[in-house]
Amino acid sequence: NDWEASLHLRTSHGCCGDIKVHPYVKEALANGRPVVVLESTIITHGMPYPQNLSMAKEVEEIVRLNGSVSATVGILKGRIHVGLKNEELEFLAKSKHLVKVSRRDLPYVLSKGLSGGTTVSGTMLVAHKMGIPVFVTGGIGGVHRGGEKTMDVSADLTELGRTPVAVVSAGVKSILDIGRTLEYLETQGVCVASFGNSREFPAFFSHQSGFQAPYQVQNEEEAAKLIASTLTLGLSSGVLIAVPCPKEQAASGETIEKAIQQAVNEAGAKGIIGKELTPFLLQRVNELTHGKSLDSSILLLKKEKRYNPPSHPNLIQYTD
Ligand code: PSU
Ligand code: MN
Repeated sequence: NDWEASLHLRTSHGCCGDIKVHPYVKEALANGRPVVVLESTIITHGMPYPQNLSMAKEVEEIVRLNGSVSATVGILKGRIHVGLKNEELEFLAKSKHLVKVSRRDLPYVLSKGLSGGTTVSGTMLVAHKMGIPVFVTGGIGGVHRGGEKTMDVSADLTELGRTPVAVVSAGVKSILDIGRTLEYLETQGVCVASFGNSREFPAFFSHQSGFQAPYQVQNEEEAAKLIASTLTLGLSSGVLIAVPCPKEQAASGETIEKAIQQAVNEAGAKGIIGKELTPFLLQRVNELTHGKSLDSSILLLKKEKRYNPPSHPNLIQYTD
């Protein structure tokens, strides 16, 4: 049918063979219903099992309760998947030694038939291939502390500069250099806006990062207009909408900050570099805070997505 033909068109120009699209996602795209893309590195490398699995399922449920179809992106046996079945989600959540898949990892992982979780950059790229403009996650990658020397700058930032997808997140964790991250986003031509009644760029666990976002959208309607204007202008760059964590969460910020400093020092002493650095920091901060950072992350992820339910929810019940 027309939809299959257009899907073929959308995917056949890529280098990646065919994309496996969950029937619910296919159906939603064919009927112009809202689809929200979710990443999977947060599942494979960002959180331990079993919290990663319950988080992934709950977040999908929240997206559905808000009237959209959720489409978690992941790589299974060398094939890109958009929308995961329960057993696929479980496989990603439980398996050890999966690949953390950014843009640069994709060709290798596909050609070798490997499995992995897609980062913000890997996920944006797939979302764009599918023609889905909205992607929600927790924290994006950025310029690492000391990045002015190491040049450890996440591919998420260059992806935002080259791929027209709107990423909604809780900002950037202070495991990173937030000031330089914002500078780099400016260089990349990424439109960054804080969401709500503050211009402050949020630092995931905290409302305050000490840096202002260049722009601010007050509500969903303004955010949607901003996304629409990016898309209609035909810019090849994306948008970053930064939603601050719930107020009651912000308290634990100081403890977490201490743990972050220690984790960053340990990573330096151990010589941890490249793609291993972010997962190391996340895991270590969680250990040092006795699980508090993980608990906060999960609460925040859920809250962010629950932010404002639509007035006419289009409730979609689905199971595999
Ligand atoms: N920050 C988090 N949790 C995460 C990540 C970042 O708080 O799970 C993941 C995301 O998938 C992000 C990736 O795209 O790490 C960035 O990795 P790197 O810094 O190596 O680019
Ligand atoms: Mn890096």
